[in-house]
Amino acid sequence: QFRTVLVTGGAGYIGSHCVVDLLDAGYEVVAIDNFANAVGDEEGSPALARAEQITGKTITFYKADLLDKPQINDIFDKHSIDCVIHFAALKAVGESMQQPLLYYQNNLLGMLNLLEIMRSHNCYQIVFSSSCTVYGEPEQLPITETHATGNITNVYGRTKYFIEEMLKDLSAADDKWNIISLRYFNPVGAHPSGLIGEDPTKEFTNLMPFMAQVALGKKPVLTIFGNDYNTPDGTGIRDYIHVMDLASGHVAALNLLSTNHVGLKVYNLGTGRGVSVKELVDVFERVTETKVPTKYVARRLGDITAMWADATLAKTELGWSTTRSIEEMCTDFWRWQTMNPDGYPKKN
Ligand code: GDU
Repeated sequence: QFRTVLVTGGAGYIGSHCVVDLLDAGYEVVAIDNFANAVGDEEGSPALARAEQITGKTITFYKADLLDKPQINDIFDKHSIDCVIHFAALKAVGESMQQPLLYYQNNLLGMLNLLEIMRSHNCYQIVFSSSCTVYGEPEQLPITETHATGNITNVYGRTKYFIEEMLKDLSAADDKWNIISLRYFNPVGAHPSGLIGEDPTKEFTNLMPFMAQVALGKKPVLTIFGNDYNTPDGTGIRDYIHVMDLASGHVAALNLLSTNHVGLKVYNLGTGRGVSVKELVDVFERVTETKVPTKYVARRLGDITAMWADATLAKTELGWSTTRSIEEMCTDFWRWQTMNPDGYPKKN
């Protein structure tokens, strides 16, 4: 059984929610973050401080960058790390098209450094944050893990794909590695306490946080990208998954890695249900009792029509499935937003 888990990108949206679940499951957490897209500094992260508040446990935290190999090496020297969950990455699709080298350096080199340091410390267990974006435009729905990957239209997505290829080569070359790659569908929602949630420091473009800003009156209107898709209501379809369900998927993956040698395994983490933009807006308005003014505009470049998971494999092999509804995703996100309209407390 593992004890100590290193969480890279621990101060971020998914990382911080996963840390709560790891602490609740009894793991020791060492978290690192470079604050590329999260609030915090050398003294720590407000998200992680609140994760401690929620769980009554403590987290060891370092402000650290995976591109700084000596610094990461020191952390591995100091702690006996049993397993790594690797969230840390840049993730903005648009930015990745403008700054491909930044994305390749950060995401690919960061991963390379991490794997080398792990190997030199005899740590061969890792859970990797992948994305449904590796599938590109779906050839059939729902998407199973056997669907072809690699036909991707953006640089961010290609970094995820390249890393998965790298992990395949690594596990083929050295049997000691024990790797799970989790392909996330669309994470939304927040911890039900309202204490932690999504608060990126970069401009965000995802649907749920944007919609919440409109509902709060901070943005005038939600632009819906396209109502001429080949879907029942003409808007795009995604598989939205509650971030706490996503978090529990990581704990399930850790549990499997700690008791089995899997080599390399890949799992979809989704609900298996597709929801349109219009449906999501309707549910959000209903459960939050707010009005979200919308305006239809042209399709967003690179967006796909519809995508949802077949999550059977994760259920069979990880014993994991989602339990939270679209209503809970909206209610929990809204609780976080209304309790923290300006996100986490920021220092000036
Ligand atoms: N949408 C709008 N208006 C907005 C924002 C989004 O109509 O202001 C629509 C999109 O067109 C899409 C849906 O809402 O149909 C969801 O969009 P998101 O931006 O929230 O999510 P994506 O599915 O586009 O993004 C996901 C991941 C990214 C990346 C991307 C790959 O969140 O990290 O993997 O897929 O294309």
